[in-house]
Amino acid sequence: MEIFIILPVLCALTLLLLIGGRNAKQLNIVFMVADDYGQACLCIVIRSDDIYPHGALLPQQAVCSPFNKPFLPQYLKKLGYETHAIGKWHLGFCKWECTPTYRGFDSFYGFYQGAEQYYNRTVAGGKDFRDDKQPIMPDTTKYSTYVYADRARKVISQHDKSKPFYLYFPFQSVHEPIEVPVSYENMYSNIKNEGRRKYSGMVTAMDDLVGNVTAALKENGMYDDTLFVFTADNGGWPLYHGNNYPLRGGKVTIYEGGTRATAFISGKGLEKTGYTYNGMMHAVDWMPTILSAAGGTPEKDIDGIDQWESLRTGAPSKRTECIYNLDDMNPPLQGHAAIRVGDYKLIEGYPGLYPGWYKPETETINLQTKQNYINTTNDERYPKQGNVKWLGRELYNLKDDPYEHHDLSLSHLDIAEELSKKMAEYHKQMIPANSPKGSVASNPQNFDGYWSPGWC
Ligand SMILES: [Ca+2]
Repeated sequence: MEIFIILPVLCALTLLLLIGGRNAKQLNIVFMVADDYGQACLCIVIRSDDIYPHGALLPQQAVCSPFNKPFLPQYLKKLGYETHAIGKWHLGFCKWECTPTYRGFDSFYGFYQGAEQYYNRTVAGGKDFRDDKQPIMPDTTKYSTYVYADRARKVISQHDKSKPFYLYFPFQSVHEPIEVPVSYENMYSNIKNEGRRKYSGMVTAMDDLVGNVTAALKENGMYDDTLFVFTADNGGWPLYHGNNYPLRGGKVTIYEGGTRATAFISGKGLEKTGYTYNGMMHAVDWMPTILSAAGGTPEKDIDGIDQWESLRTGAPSKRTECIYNLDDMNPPLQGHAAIRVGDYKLIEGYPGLYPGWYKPETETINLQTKQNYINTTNDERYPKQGNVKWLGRELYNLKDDPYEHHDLSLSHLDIAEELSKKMAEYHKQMIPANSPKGSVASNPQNFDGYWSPGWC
């Protein structure tokens, strides 16, 4: 697969930039985001009127991504783009105004929730699949990556070539449930652990999906004018066979294993190519960066920083600090805050479950029994449950110690204090999370078995 190259990223981005070239016409842009892919979904929105809930948005919650800021495709449409989304939405769906085709996408094909079954396309007691607004159920004997590949081929082949093309492709892969066709699993017969073997197959199925997109772009004469971005929303989840080693921790921790994602950029518009970019970048930077690549001018009063010029030319990052998360919720899953300034990272609160280092070859979870990882790996300093807020503090130098082995919070007390003060300033700007209790009105049985808008 020519464009599938993996390197760590998110706060402290490492990017590989390939094949470049200048262009006069507007770029086509394919923005691919893998889910729970090896190296956290700690998405935060500050200075917003209606903040995203703690952790993951649940299907029964009457809330969606805030309306006070336009979405990227809304800006892109003003620049003449055709805009398509394929895959996972997970930005809320309780009313139509929350859903993709009301938020800047000309088309949508996928599911509204954060995860679902790869064949029967159900989650939490409801079916979940849409073609634009229409509830549908693709062939349930067909693995989802094949279904998404068919859709990608369709939107690419039907695209009006006189217009620039934007495809937002938030993959279902490789989030649990751990399901993959046996042909993919068999590619990894050397891996003894069943879950890890299947997860590895899922990664390869995702890789093939990327290959299908690039092949379709080539067949339709669009490839040479396309900029590709591949990244992940968070690290792998050890409980479901994701692995982030040698980084510490995984999804639901604030350590780098949960928060340092994977990325590359390839294609049209890049001036300097074939190198690894080590500048700092946060997930929120992608919106203004992609908008800038498309020829737009990002608004100034947003958290994201336009990094296009830096990535395009290899210039230093415009970002010198970033917030990983600010969350007042109690343990065990959340209740932590972290900030990076330069090479230093300060963690305050409970860092999250699975706080250790897990080598893939020692991975022992059995898919059937789901032997509990937490019991064997959790650090005794952290409470396993209950509402006791852990008031710990850790400081790491990520340049010298990227794997977070050496806590410097006592030996470098002055730096810890400085970062703590800075984080407190961010905390003052934070608007409390809007995380309502679930509503019975959301019940899919009210909507012919499908998770559907129309209840908030
Ligand atoms: Ca995720």
